[in-house]
Parts: sequence; structure tokens; C-alpha cells
Amino acid sequence: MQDQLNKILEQAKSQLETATDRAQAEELRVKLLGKKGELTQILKGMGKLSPEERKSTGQMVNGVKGQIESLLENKFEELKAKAKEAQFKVERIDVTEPGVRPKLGARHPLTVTMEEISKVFMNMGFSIVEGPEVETVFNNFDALNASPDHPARDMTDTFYITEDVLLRTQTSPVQVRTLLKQKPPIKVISPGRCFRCDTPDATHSPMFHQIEGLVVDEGITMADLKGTLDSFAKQLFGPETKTKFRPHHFPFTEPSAEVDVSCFKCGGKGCRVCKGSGWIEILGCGMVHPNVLKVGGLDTEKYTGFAFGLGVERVAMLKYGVDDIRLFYENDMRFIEQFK
Ligand code: 2NL
Repeated sequence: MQDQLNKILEQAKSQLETATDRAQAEELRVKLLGKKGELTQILKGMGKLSPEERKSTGQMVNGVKGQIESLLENKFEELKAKAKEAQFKVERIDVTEPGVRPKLGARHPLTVTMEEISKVFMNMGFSIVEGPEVETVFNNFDALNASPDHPARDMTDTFYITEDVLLRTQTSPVQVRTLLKQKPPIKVISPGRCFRCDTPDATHSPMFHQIEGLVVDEGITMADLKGTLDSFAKQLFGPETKTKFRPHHFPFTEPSAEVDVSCFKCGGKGCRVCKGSGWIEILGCGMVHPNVLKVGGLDTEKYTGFAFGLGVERVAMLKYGVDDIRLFYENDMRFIEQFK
């Protein structure tokens, strides 16, 4: 019996020596100590022995079993240490290696355009006001003198959230809020995101940006409107820029106008940018309709005002020669990187 046990022990030793990873060692553990292992078989067969034999055999078998257990334990420790060392080798950091330069970001062309426009107006004494993108139908339409059957109110043109709540279609509701809480003189611009139910194409997007302006005080005239916007156009497109005010219609202003600037590319001779006309339309404006001033509780005999609105995307497309509005929202680095 002792011989047989010694043989098992020797065999275990040499087999364990050849194990090079934990899976192999685990396989050996099952083979040596598991239910089908030789030692277990011997222990199982002891029922046939006499009590004295059982005692001595039991001691011998358990002695060997203990030795094998500690051999296995050592082997597992050894393999664990080896695995750790190998991992350290792979994960070692060479602190002398030069670092990877982080890619430098660029401001989005719409942000740049919006800041550039805002700066021109801030230098003329305008303050910046902001408001929520989710608005009331009152602030977005009713307060702006839009008739109950005005086409812009249509479900197919406006994103309604409930019957009385919508995604603002212009930033005018911010100006309405200003009229409701601030006494004249008022001189503000409101840059921000707007939403309309449009199918995207080269010139339309259901989300776009607008900057609107509102000036209200005693004695504000159309001359203030024209002087302010002419000065703005010269600062944005160059001192040679001329402006042209064409009659137009908006529900919230009377009289209303659209403003064209002389083409900054060809100077007015006619080219691809101005489609041969020499002029480019950049904004809408007008004298604030008395019905809108009344929303702010103002005496329309005493106070007058002018307002304007321009599309940021349209200005950015003209300035940078971008021919598809969708490029602004794709966040393709190849596009954005060109504006560094
Ligand atoms: C356009 C035209 C415009 C306004 C916006 C406005 C706001 C108030 C009162 C009166 Cl609170 N008017 N805003 C006025 C004229 C034109 O936008 O074509 N925008 C892209």
C-alpha cells in the first residue's frame, strides 16, 4: 500500500511539473483528488478492511492526499505569480515615449457666425436675451398679431406639443417675454434654435438658428431701423456694402421690409453667389405693429419700435460658400475642420 501511495505521489509531482497554466493545473487537481481519482478509489475501498488496517491505511492515504493538496496549492501560487508577471510585461508603460497629441477641436461655423453677428449688435448697445425652445402658442403666434387662420399656425408647419404648447418657430417669443417684463428703452437681440415641420433639403432643416432684434423707445423711426441695419451689414460684409430695403409683409410689423446687401463676392456686378442679380437677401424687418406693442401694455402713441430677424444658417452659407444646410448638422470632422 505504501508503495502504491508513493508511486501516486511521485506521479503527481512529475505531472504537476509539466503544468504550465491554471487550466492544466485544475485538470490535474480533478484527476488526482476528484471522485474518480486513485486516492478516492482507495478510500472508498477501505470498508472491506479490518478496523486496524482501516486506521493505518486511512492515515497513509490522508497523508499523501495532504501532500498533493499542498503541492497543488504551491503550483497555483506559482502560476498566479507567473501570469501577473506576464501581464506586467504587456502593460508596461514606456514613460520616455512621446505622447499622442490630442486632436485640436474647432468651433462650429454656426457658433462662429452667431457670435460674430451678436458682437456687431452688442457694440451698438444691444443686450442678449434668451428664452425656452418650448413655448406657448400665445407667445409664438397670438402676441405677434398672427391671425387665427395664419398658415404658419398649421399643424403641418409647426411642431405642436399640446394645443397650447409648441416648439418655437422663431425667436420672437423671447422678445415678447421681454416686452412683458421690461419697460422701454428696450434694445435686445435673441439668438437661438427654432423649429419648423420642413422636409430637409439643401436649404431647409426642421431645426435652424435665428437672431432677432427688437428696439422700443419714444421716437424710434424707420430711419433708426435703416441706419442700424445698414451699419450692421457694413460691419459684417465689409465697409463697401450697400443695402436695399424692399417692401414686404409680416403680421408683426407695419410697414415691413426685406433687406438685400450688395454682393460681397462680385460687388454688385453679378456672379454665382448672387445668382447674377448683384444683390443678396439677408433679413426681414419692420416697425413693430401697434398690436404687438399693446401686448406689453405700452401706449402706442408714445412708444414705437423696430424689429428684425435673420437666419444664421443662411448667413453662414453665404459667408463660407456652403451649398447644403445639412452639412452643418452632420458633425463630419472633414467639414468642421475646414473652419479652424
Ligand atoms: C425673417 C423675418 C422678422 C421680426 C422678425 C419681431 C418681433 C417682435 C415684434 C415684431 Cl416681438 N417683430 N420680429 C420682425 C420682422 C421680421 O423676421 O425673415 N426672419 C428670418
